[in-house]
Amino acid sequence: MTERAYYQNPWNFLGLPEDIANAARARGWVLPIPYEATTSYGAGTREGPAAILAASRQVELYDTEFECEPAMEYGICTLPPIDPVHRSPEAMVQSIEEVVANILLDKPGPEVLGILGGEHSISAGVARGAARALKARPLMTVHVDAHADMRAEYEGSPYSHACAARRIVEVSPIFQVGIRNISAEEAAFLKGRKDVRTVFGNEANDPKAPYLKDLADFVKDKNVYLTIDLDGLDPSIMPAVGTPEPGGISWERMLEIVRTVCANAAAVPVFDVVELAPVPGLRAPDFLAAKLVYKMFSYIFNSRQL
Ligand SMILES: [Mn+2]
Repeated sequence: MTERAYYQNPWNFLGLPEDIANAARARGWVLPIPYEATTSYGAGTREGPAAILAASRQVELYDTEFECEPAMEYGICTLPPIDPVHRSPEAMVQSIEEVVANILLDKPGPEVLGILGGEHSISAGVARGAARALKARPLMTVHVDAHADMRAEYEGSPYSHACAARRIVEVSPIFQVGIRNISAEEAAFLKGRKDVRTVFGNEANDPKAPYLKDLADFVKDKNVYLTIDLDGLDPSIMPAVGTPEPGGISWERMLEIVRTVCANAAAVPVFDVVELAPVPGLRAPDFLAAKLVYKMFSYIFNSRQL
């Protein structure tokens, strides 16, 4: 067992009181990873975790969907951020793999680890760490994004943010939703693959959303890693991302996707929310990200009530 340092009130996620937010008591843990190195367009994701934590303190604990203050029941502990490794993107991915595997194997550890990014390249390390920690139990990945992130390598590195899903598919089948920007190389890679299902932007926004049934089947009774790149959302509600794309999914559709996963999976031991690049003076995107993270914890812990 590791004695873990953690953030205390009021600096933790949601500004929870000490008796709810300590590592021994909390069933959910938050891990900030303020890493940014391979961003190719708009910068700023290193500020993402701090902006989510700051905004989270304005999120009302009471949730109208559950008619209670869910976080006061399950508890959330906020770990200090892990130090970025700038030697190379590969070294950072390795470091994240170690940290994530160690946390998931820790006893007592969290039932759910929620990671705040940081750029999407961190997810390769999260997937590897989760796959290693859960090795006897297969892992399935659900991925919301505007971009397929299926490049073999990008700008000289196989560990770029543009390759995140390609690295994940090496350890886990993947179901992607909201994709609306891919390269010819990625389109060729995706053709005929049995371990990847890609729901493109127009289909993702279909009001009837028949793919949600397929998503439910994909995660049924499995351990799931949920990775959310915030640019999967429509940029009119989520402009604070490095690579915005028109035509993304709505807030309500995002919640539907998360609910579908949580109501059907055996467990969701790890998730991440990545690519928030805060825009000074624009608070709505930071608040959306914080509320989404809270909703994700609540859906996971209350899945039987969905
Ligand atoms: Mn993206």
